[in-house]
Amino acid sequence: MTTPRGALIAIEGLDRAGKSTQCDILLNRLRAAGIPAKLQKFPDRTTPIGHMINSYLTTTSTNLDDQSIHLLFSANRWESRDSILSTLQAGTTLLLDRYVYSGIVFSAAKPAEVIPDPKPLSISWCKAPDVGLPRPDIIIFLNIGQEEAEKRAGFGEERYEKREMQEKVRGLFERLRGEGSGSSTDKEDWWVVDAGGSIEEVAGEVWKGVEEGLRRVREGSGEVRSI
Ligand code: Z5A
Ligand code: MG
Repeated sequence: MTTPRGALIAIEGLDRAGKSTQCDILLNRLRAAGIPAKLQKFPDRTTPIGHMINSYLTTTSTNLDDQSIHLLFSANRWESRDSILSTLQAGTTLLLDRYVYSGIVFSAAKPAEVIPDPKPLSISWCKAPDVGLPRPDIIIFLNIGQEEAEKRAGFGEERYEKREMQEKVRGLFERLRGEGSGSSTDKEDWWVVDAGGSIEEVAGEVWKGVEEGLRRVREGSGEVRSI
């Protein structure tokens, strides 16, 4: 008998929504339930490409044009593609702390700074480099108001953590999920959770999304779809 594949579960959301906190809780909960599980964070700052991204995010002296940094974020996911697929095929469920959806909305939200024609990057341009990557069975989206996010520790330390940028990110995530003027991803992929409650309350709601993701894999064809 072959091992059933693991589920691919992306945790997405606005800054300080509690993605990393919830990923840690989930990892423990899955393992305690006897479900083999691993966690992969994007950007993965440990690789050579990840070092460049980290330097861009944390210092103002590293300047890259918007297209180049976008492609680096995508390349940082492509370098994990094989390990994502082999993890799933080995029967291990994989949690992704941010994934292509952050990649799309953060780049599309940016005011163009360097290119001579100051147009924001389009969503379709931003989506293109990630086409072909493994598609999550479910995307759990942690939704939080801007004021609540700003109260949480660490907000404002990195390049994109500015109110104006965050508001644009919020609108673009809504558009991506199909709540605004037309979706550019499948609506059923998204599981939206109110992330404004206590850590325990949010964890309870996130777990329901995980159960849905696991159900989809159990009842699916076994294939990992592509983006
Ligand atoms: N980015 C991009 O541009 N392109 C891409 O392709 C990708 C990312 C993948 C860094 O990401 C930046 O990269 C990010 C998007 C961009 N830019 N911004 N802005 P990152 O994932 O490395 O960012 P981070 O430093 O991990 O922050 P975060 O993800 O925004 O935070 P979080 O993981 O959602 O929150 P947390 O660390 O779990 O919690 C934050 C604090 O709140 C902490 O003190 C917790 O204890 C507290 N917390 C958590 N939950 C709660 C609740 N429920 N109540 C009260 N307090 C809570
Ligand atoms: Mg985080």
